[in-house]
Amino acid sequence: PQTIYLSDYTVPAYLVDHVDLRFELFEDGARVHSTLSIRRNPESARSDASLSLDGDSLSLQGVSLDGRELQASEYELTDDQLVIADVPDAFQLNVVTWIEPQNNTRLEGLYKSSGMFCTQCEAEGFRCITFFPDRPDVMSRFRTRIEADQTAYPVLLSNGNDVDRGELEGGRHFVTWEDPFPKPCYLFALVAGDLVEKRDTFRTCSGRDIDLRMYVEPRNAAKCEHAMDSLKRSMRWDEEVYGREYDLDIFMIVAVDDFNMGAMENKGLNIFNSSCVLASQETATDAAFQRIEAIVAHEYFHNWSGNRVTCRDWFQLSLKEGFTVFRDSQFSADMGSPTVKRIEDVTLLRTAQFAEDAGPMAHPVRPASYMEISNFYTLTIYEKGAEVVRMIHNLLGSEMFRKGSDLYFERHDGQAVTTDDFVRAMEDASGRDLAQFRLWYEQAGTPVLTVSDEFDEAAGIYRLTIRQDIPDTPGQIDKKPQHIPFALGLLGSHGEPLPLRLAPDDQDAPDERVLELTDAEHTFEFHGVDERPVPSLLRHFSAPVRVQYPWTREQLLFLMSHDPDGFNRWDAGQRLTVDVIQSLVGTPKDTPVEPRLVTAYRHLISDSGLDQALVAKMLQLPSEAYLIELSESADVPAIHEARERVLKHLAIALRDELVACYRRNGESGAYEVTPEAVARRSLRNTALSWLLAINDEEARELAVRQFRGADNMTDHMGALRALVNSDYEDDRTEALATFYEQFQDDPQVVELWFSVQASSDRAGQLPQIRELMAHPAFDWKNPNKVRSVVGAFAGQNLAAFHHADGSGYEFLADQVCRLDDSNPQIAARLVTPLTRWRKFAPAYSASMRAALERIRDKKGLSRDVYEVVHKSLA
Ligand code: B3K
Ligand code: ZN
Repeated sequence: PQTIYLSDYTVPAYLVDHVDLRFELFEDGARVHSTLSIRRNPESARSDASLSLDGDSLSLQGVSLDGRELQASEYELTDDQLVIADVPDAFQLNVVTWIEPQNNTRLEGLYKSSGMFCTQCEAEGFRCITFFPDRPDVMSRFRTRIEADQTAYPVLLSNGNDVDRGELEGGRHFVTWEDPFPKPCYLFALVAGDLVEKRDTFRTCSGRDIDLRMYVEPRNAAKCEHAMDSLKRSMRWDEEVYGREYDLDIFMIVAVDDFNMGAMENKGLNIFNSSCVLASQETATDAAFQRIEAIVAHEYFHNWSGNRVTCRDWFQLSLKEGFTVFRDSQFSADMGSPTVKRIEDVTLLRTAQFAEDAGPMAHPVRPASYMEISNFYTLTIYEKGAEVVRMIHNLLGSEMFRKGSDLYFERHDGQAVTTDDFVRAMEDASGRDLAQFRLWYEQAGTPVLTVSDEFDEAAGIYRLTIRQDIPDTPGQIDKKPQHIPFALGLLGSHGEPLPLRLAPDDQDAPDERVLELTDAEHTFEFHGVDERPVPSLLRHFSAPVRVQYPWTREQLLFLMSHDPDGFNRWDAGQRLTVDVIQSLVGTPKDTPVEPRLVTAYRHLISDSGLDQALVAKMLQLPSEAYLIELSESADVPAIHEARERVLKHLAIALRDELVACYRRNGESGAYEVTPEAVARRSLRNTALSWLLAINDEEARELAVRQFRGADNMTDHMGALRALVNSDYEDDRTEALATFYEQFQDDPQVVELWFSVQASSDRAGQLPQIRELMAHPAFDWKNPNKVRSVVGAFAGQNLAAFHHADGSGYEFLADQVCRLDDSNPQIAARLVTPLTRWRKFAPAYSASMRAALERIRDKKGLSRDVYEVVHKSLA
């Protein structure tokens, strides 16, 4: 496979002003008639008159130019292009292609899912529908006519407004859609199916009424309300916070069961993975409710950050993804608890993005090259990209940031632009120089900040020295220092915030500051300090960096209960627990556990005066994945054992407090997804799982009762998960059977049922995983099922996956090879755990490497998997 470089970018040679599509949909295939109005791009420096269009898996049925049918000698068909040697400066091109959506298992382009037709065109799926310059800087107006059988496909949808419809011969009908906004072809969408419609309306800030429509399979009719409410909240929020009004008269959402990703922001017609949009109290967990709200918002926000202003090329992907994740994260913070949302974002970033940034696939937020763009829909592009935008927000303040985003949208509306254009708008609006800041887009790797301090008692000066190092990453060494906003506070011995005087005469000094690091090393002096303070570093996680400071356990305990920054209070608890677990790895079983940890957790569990949403987060022990990420040469079974030991030790010591916590946080009224209610359920389910981990008989009864009586999926799953992870084998078996019996007709719940087993070291050993894959509800063609069994096993059941005999790695390699032919995108994602082989103790890393080599040697390996495997072995 070829490598594509950003430095090779040139403007398109031809532009397509208008696209007229006609789809004839049948059971054995689809005929696509496309009429393109093409003209030479005046900005192109190219002098030859040949036109190249992208195409993939198409069978060409005819081409004509300005009405004249071309002979086969007048064009050339290569593997991936249609080339017409000599074209005029402006002309109409007609292309007819035949495709087979019913056999499309890659789920790119036009495919079938549960009997309906649907599309996924980002990044390069449109070329699987018809020949086209498939690149985001070619923006066209689309008109789309869909023809299909009226009974099987009563609903026919595409982007924009429906302008015509009617009946055809043979029981067929058609609908024509017109999208007035020019767009890149990756935003094109089509849906045809037997779907029910849920309607609502939204009145915009300028008084226009927007028709909101959701289309789902009839069995899901009762699961739309939450997404619809989320949509209306998103529309209002984007008006209020960013001044963005919706532009079309209709906004549509469709749910499909087979989908490679979470959802897609096609203009006016967002298509969602069912699991990211459908919800009811009985079938969706709190986490699912929150995820749906966030994804509905994310896709909606793309209408401006992505669609009205789009990307020039795919190296700029984070222009829309990083910015939009930042926007949806601000939205979720506003809808719930900002501290909890920040904790969740940082947990994902530190566990998974930091690992990516330290691994063989590490790449900058704006990559310089790729082989397969699908492999670059990564945590770095999305999550680190959002952190980069957040840092601009931190540096500019919200008012200037808003000026910057206003300028960006105004200046670039209708254009395909770059991350550099985004930063320039921020600079122009604020007057700030972000030249050095741009390195965040160019340099990969997580900066390491090493902090040291000294207290000069006589002078009353506290000095803080911060050094930054950016680790080498593939293809990048000797990096330049970056511009890092570093928020901090200092606490006195009673926990009181101290004024941060940067000069002796600094009056009214604030007790929190955002320091700006630009050099490799800085020393900051704080004046008028009477006693050695405890520093609260990198508050709210003001930059995506690792902080190293020689915290004592005493200091961490102090911050855990005194830091006014909720995020840092949580972080101190995490650091303390990590430290305790790490010190126990590989030690004899009777090694004493830090007694102060027990005291700290007792306080968290018992003091109901604390912010319960924060407490619920603080009681989540650092995950195995995070502990692995933090270690140099990970021995997973040993890490697993040490973590379990600490959990059981806490559960035994705090047994009575946990039972009381469970009872105190019992049912209270109707189900709602507020931070308080979510925290209650989280606390009672955490208490339950800790108690079952120590085989507590009373807890077992509580769990069985909760399992039988739950009126919502969070409690239902909480009880099931606790039983599945307990030693009560009969209860586990019975609960799993009852649960399946009850929910077997609901794919989203069956996915939960799969993953609760696949991610459990009790129920998810390899033989059981194989049984799950042989289960009638398992389906290789459905990415959600593959993720919920194979993905959950390799990504969450870490002790089983990293079995010393290497069987977990062998297993994963087999599944990757199997999927590579049918769905390369999903296969490439599944490889991820193996790519981290250098992180593990030698015996493990050798067999992980061997598994990768076996994948590498598979015949006919897809470009997707090829890129990941070769880069990992390099
Ligand atoms: N933009 C889509 C991603 C589609 C990727 C397909 N390989 C989802 C999103 O970020 O909103
Ligand atoms: Zn997105």
